[in-house]
Amino acid sequence: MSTNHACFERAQKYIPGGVNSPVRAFGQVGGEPFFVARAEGAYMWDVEGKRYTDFVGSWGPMISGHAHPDVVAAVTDAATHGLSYGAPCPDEAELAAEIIKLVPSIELVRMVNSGTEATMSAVRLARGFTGRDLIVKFSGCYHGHADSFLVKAGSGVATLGLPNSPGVPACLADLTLTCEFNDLEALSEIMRVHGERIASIIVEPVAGNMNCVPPLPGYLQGMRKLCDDHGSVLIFDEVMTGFRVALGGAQSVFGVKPDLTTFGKVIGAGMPVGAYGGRRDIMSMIAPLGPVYQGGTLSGNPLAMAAGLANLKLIQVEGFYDRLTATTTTFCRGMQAAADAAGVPFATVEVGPMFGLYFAERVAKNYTESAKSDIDAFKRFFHASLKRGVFFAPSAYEAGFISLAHTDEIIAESLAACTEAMAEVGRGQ
Ligand code: KE4
Repeated sequence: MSTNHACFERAQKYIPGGVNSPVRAFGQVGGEPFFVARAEGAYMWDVEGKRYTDFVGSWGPMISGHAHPDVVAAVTDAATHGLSYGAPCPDEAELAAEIIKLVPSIELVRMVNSGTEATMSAVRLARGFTGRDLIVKFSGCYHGHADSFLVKAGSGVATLGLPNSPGVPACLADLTLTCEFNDLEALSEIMRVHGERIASIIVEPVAGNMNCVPPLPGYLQGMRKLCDDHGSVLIFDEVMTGFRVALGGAQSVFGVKPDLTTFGKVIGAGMPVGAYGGRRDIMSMIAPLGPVYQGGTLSGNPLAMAAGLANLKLIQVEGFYDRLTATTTTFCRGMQAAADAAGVPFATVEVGPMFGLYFAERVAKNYTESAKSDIDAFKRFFHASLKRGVFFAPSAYEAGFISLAHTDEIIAESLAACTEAMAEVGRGQ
């Protein structure tokens, strides 16, 4: 049997930092990552056989739990018919049809292979449709690693404390204007000055990459009006919130209709899938229908389509979101009680089955506030929970996720472990 340390040593010989995505390396929390041998339901097991209750869920996709039998069966069956065709297959249209059925703002949708590809393509499309170059994003929001987004980004970029990423040409970074999330006045001023040059505002309707930060009342509605007033394309980046915070995504929760929406995570059930879609007049600009180019060897991959279709079927079961939302509330209330008992400044926020844990007096409304939380307390809590078999995202700038597999018993078991972990934090250990 190998050990986590041996796996990490070996991985570092061949892979930068030993990981294929920076946030996995435990950079903000210290220590070494465990290496997963297998996952099932709400649990993951490392190579040493230690079991973890998983509140990361592969950063959102595993809303039905790891290795759900329906998803595994769909992928296994698809694999027997070949792994990739480089030619269209019927399931691509079936998954597109399901997304369009569930999200009324979508008239046409294109499959890609990651959230980054989805957002990168949506912004190119918005620029092609408007003939404009500037975009607006928000400090702490993360839209993947395309050059235009690595400006005051969240998630792994914030975790590593990088204001921006080297390698992004200044001439390109200059085309991305940034603004604090939830500050409609500041956004209005940007649009007043630059609006006629702004191709798009791209936003996480519930920010999940600077911890979990919901929009203030009226914020998204105000953003919609600003885009209408200035002819800019409103892109909701629902890679994380899509089919996560509600069946119709964040746009259905807040009643705001974007022009384009990006997806990922849940629509692939853990397989590499992203998608972007929206208004027919805009999407019709995409090749081969229109002149804006975007392509991908593995886009619409049959195994990924099968996984996505199986997952979207599972989430449409009556009461699915009610159940997960109630579980999330139980968990967050239990965490707050544990912190209060331990005398630890703490706050939680939840949007459906997505939540944020703050080692701070209150939930943040933007990145500046989120960055003021007690990162050291979070770090100690993270490790105190991990050693008790509970795995949270290894960064204070991430959200947490509940799945269908998080039963009442598993939540109770996790809260007992986290209560002990919080007591350790309260004792200054
Ligand atoms: P990917 O390219 O990682 O599939 O998706 C990029 C992306 C786009 N938009 C939003 C709102 C996202 O949350 C993401 C990716 N999320 C992070 C988790 N915070 C992925 C984790 C990682 O980078 O390893």
